[in-house]
Order: sequence, then C-alpha cells, then structure tokens
Amino acid sequence: MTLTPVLTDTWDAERSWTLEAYESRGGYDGLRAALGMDPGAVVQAVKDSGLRGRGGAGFPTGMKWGFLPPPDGGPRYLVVNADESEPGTCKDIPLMLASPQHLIEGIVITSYAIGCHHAFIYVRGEVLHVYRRLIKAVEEAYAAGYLGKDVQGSGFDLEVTVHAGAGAYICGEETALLDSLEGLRGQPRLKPPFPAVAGLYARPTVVNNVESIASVPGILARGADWFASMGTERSQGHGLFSLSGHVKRPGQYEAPLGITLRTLLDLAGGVRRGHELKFWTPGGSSTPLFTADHLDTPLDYESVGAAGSMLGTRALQIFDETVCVVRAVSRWTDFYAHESCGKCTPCREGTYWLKQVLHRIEAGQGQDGDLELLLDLCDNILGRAFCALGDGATSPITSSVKLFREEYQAHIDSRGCPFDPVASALFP
Ligand code: L3W
Repeated sequence: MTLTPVLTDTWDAERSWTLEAYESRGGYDGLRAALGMDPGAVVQAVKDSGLRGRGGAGFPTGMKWGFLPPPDGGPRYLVVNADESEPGTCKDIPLMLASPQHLIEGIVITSYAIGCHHAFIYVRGEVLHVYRRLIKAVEEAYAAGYLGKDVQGSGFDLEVTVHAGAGAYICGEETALLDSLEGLRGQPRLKPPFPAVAGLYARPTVVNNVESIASVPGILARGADWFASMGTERSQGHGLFSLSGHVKRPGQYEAPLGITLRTLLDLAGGVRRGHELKFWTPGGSSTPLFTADHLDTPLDYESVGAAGSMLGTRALQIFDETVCVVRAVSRWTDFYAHESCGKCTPCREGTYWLKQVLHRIEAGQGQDGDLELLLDLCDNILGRAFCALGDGATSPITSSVKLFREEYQAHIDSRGCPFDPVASALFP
C-alpha cells in the first residue's frame, strides 16, 4: 500500500495556500460538479462514497447530513470543528495552513447540499497563524465569487464566519463547541437532541471535522466510486496519518485507511536509529496504547477496534524503549485533569485523583494497591462521565497498566523511576 496524496496534493506547491495555487491544480472542480447537481444527489454521493467522520468517532458523514429535518423556512448551519487540540493530533492545522481552500470548497459544497446559508469555522484560538490564514483564504474566496451572494452564478448564497476559540480542549466536543460559539461557557450539552436536530441557536446544524469537509471536493470531482475504491470494505477512502515522536521523518502521511504502522514507518524512515518501538497510540492520547505486536494491524475502524483500541484521529505517536510509560501516561493525565470542564463529577474529581496517584507512583512514592486504585478510578469514570473526555482520559491508563504492569510495579517496588538514574540513586 502506498501514499494517496489528495488533501496533501498541493502542499508542496509554491504559496500552496493561495487560491491561485489551489485552482491551478483543479481546485473548485468539485464545487462546479456539485452546483450542476440536485442538493439531494450531492448528499447521496457522499453517502455512497462511504466517507466517515475524520474527527475521531468515524460516524458516516452522509448519514449525519441526512439526519437534518426537512426545511422549515428557518436557518440551518454548518459548523466546522477546527478545534484540533488532542495530544498528538496534528492533521487539521497543517491542512488549513497548507491548503485552506480545500476546506472552503468543502464548506461550499456541504452547505449547498444541506441548504445552509451561513457556515462557521471554529478554530483553536492558540493557533493565531491558522486563524489569520483562514481569514485571508475566506476573503480570497469571497473576491472570486465562491462565497457570498449567488455563488458562481448558481443563485445559492453562503456567508462564512471564522471564529477563534479561547483554548479549551473541551470545545472540540461538538456541543461544547456550539455553546462556546453562542458565547456561553464551553461545556457539553446532553444528547439527544443531536446537533442535527437542535444545534447552533437550537437550529438544525451539521458539525463536521476539518478533514471530513476537506474530503468532500474530491468525492464530487472524481466520484463516489473513486473514493470508495480506496481503503477497506467498511473504512473507505484516504486519511491523514500523523506520525510524531521517535520516528525518523515525522509528519502527515496521506494513505488509504487500512494501511499498517509497519508500512507507514517504512515510509517515514523507521524508528530513530539505534532504537526500537516500545508503544504507540493509534488515534491520539484518548485511544488505548498499542505495542510492536500491533505493527501489522490494519489502521481502519474495524481492525483497530477489534484489536482493542480506536482509530480516532490517526495520530500515531511513536515511543521508543527509552521512554518511561508511567511518565508518558502521567503527562497525558495532567492534560485531561487540566482540560476537564468540571461539569460532571466523575471526570472533574476522577481525573484529579488519577493525576495524584500517577504523580506519586512516578515520584517513587507509590504504595501497594495503587495500581488497583488507578484501575478502580478508571472504572468509575468510564461510561459515567458526561462526555467522551472522561472516557478518553482512562484509555492510556488502563491499556498501559495492562501492557506494562511490571514497569508500574517497578516504580513502586524500587521507589523510583527505573528510567531515571538520578531518581534511582535517590531511592536505591
Ligand atoms: C444524529 C444520531 N447525529 C451520533 C453524530 C454526533 C456526532 C457524531 C459522532 O466524539 C470521538 C471521541 C473522542 N442522530 C447520532 C448523531 N450522531 N448519533 O455523530 O458522535 P459520537 O458521540 O460517536 O462521537 P463524538 O462525541 O463526536 C469524538 C475521539 O473522537 N477522539 C477525539 C479526538 C480529538 C479531536 C481534537 O482534538 N479535535 O478530534 C479521538 O479518538 O475520544 O470518542 O457528530 O452528533 N442518532
């Protein structure tokens, strides 16, 4: 299996982020095709392509669009979730920097398909350079008649607003994002109702990830069959795989779903010289860890799920044998405890306690029974938190205790980190 540069096709072009560069490589052909079709046929094409949400959950995109109730004369919205902030996840930000018109073309096609006349891009606030690039790209698209009144003479009108968040991971959860966009404190809402029924300003709303929307132009330009011919039977199409950590050439590798880490590592030059793979995340820090035993697991939703993890955002963080798993998991847990929005007790209190226990184990002050305590805390969060953040916080802990229990125990028994010579000397 090899790379399939579709979203990444223009990234090496001179000033790839400009409309001129995008159009010179067939940009907006998908929109021209879509505008010649009935909106319902555009929805059907996306359904037929098999595209599944690229933000982590893998929900079928065309089916989500199909959940919108019939038009009632009131507004309906498209909101692009560009709040990428999960540790390890680094695909949407490079995509928006290198090729923002890909996203904008996808927004116009999607809006046309679902009957939306005002779309929003909710972008992570800390990445000011991406915010600026999006603003400029939207201005270019307005000037060229791809946005605004009567898009390309079609009679279809569309306004796009770029909104910068204020730096909270929870606002990547779709309903917290909607609250934040409405000017409220970003905290998840109870579902149902799903956003498709009552979303932004309680109106029917489609919330999709950046990569999902950016994948739509290719489907319209080249056909649903072309997209569905890539990947596996139930995980179709191409996707961005982000390799980071102890890999020779980190970066975004675009390939059909179902590719393996072994192949991706070959393409990326392998684990850094002289070292070997110890553990990795298939889909960001919220997904259970994998080891070298999973090098040949096809990276599609079904195979990764069957192997006990989640494909998530395809954020492949590579850790070699020099890394202390307790330390890595402890850092992720700090993140979840810091980012917990506080709305529900299992997540707010649970992540705080997980952090305390992990810190003391890491510092050589762990006690017998701490591993059982950690697992018990996870058990009391998993499935009991208000949203996926709580569940996600438990994944690296439960999986790492299962895979590396001796390493945790060694921290407790030797009263220090076996990977840290200073700590080991202090606690002989
Ligand atoms: C209408 C129904 N709509 C489901 C929609 C729903 C949503 C989508 C998926 O979490 C995961 C999470 C993270 N009628 C519907 C319906 N929908 N049933 O389908 O929903 P859901 O609840 O399965 O997932 P989610 O809440 O969107 C996303 C995982 O992704 N993740 C997170 C990565 C982080 C980022 C980031 O930093 N930006 O992406 C990584 O693995 O743990 O499990 O739209 O409305 N009956």
